[in-house]
Amino acid sequence: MARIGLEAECGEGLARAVTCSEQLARSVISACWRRGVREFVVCPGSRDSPLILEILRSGLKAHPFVDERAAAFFALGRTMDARCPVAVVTTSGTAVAELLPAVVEALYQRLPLLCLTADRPASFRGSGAPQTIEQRGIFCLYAVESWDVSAGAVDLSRWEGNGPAHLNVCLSDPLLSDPPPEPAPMPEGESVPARGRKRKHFPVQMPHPDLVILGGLPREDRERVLARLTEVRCPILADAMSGLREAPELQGWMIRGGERSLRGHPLRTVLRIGAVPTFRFWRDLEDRPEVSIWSVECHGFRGLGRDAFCVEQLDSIHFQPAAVPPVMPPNESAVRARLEEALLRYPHSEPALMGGLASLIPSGARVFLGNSLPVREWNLAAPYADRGHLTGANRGANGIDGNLSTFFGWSAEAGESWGIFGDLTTIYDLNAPWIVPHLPAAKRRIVVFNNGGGKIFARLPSLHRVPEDYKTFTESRHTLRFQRWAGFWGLAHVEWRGGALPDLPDPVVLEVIPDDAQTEGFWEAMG
Ligand SMILES: Cc1ncc(C[n+]2csc(CCOP(=O)(O)OP(=O)(O)O)c2C)c(N)n1
Repeated sequence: MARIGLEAECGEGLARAVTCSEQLARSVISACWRRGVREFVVCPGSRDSPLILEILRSGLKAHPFVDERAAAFFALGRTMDARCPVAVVTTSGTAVAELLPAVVEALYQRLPLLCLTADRPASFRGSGAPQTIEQRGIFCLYAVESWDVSAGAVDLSRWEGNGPAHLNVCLSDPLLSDPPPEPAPMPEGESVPARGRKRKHFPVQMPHPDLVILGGLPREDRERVLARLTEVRCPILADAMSGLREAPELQGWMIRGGERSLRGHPLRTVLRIGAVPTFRFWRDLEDRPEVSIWSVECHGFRGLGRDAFCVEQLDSIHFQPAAVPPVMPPNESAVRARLEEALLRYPHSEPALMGGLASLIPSGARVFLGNSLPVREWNLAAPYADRGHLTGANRGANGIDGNLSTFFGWSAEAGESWGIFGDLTTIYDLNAPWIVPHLPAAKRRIVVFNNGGGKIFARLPSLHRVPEDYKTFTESRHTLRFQRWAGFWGLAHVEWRGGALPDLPDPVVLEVIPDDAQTEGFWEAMG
């Protein structure tokens, strides 16, 4: 049979006749295994069939998906949860290009997403042959490592896992042997750690901060950051994804009125810890050159266009004694009172519904916060009492694409999970629920705040005063409802406009409909 490889022809041999593509697939999946990949999100096609069959033959965990864009975000969510590399497997052609948005997000979150893409043989490059595109290096600078392999041993150990990687595998015909090879599990526990560079940390002296802004923090860093913050004694503005927003030890210094409390408050030194913060206040520091900014970031991104002092480790910092002891912003208690009053007065406004929902979500549940208003409104309105929620979000590139898929990946193994999304964000990821029937049974709540468009644009000062008919356009206003979408995927659907939350079936789409006039009233009251 043509191009069926025995040991002599294809190099590394198997006991029986297999194709060169099957041998290469074995080598590739073994390399993934040795590099610590334990889960594969697979999008079937013809060209990637040797890879998929090898994954199944090896008894590895495989999540089936159809839409590669959603699959890649699901894999991203799995890396967030598992904290180890997860691969998304595609066939050749545009299937590969579908991975780009998740690869971009993985870079800015420094997550170990592996794109394992099947390609036609290198001789097809530039030919325009069916389902043949230029796959080698397609992710350019967004993949921190890339390989293009056609034969022989594969070694991924140089990949440190500090961002996405691309392994492009050229597979020739015939792809599969008949009969197919026997099952052959991977050797239990065998895994070679990445060859990471050892970094040295030098002690750094910094002026005592007047304000700490906390962005998202990896779970393993939270205890250390908490211990350090209890010593620093200065006001803190915290993203929910820091996991420290509700820490009882920090409440004396927590700015609970939101960023409005900081208006007009003079600052000399701001310390940011963790991922790029969600707050508008952080962005506005761009135009405040008098404020010196120190950034302790795990991701290696300054998070602003302007200069900042970047430090890799919080432990390297020695704080100089404060010449003037930091104080809470004088407006904080008034702004906080105004917030509490507005939440009570406008209980059907969007922020009040978000705050109400946050207080109803049971302790220990996972909460994924979609981009645009959900993450911001949770930051503003969720109670500061510690309810033990584990929060996540895609704040790397702030995209509204792939949020539902990431949520399903991140919470795949959780007993109870809530993903909270805007309506346009949901529309971007309508294929995400494909995976739900393939996940373990659990309480899964997909909450859609349906305010009829991209209402964040109504809050932007620059778009606030544009004529009404332009608003229809810029906010992508619509009158769509999500009941039939839920039904299509076999999900229950419940509408909620506030008040007592009905008993929820599982899995469910909870469509929240805020009252527009109350939302307007709320923001007017906040000033
Ligand atoms: C992929 C992508 N496209 C466009 C944007 C720009 N954008 C930011 S927020 C937003 C509107 C989001 O609307 P929705 O999900 O309904 O949330 P809401 O603003 O109402 O809270 C858009 C289009 C983006 N961030 N990401």
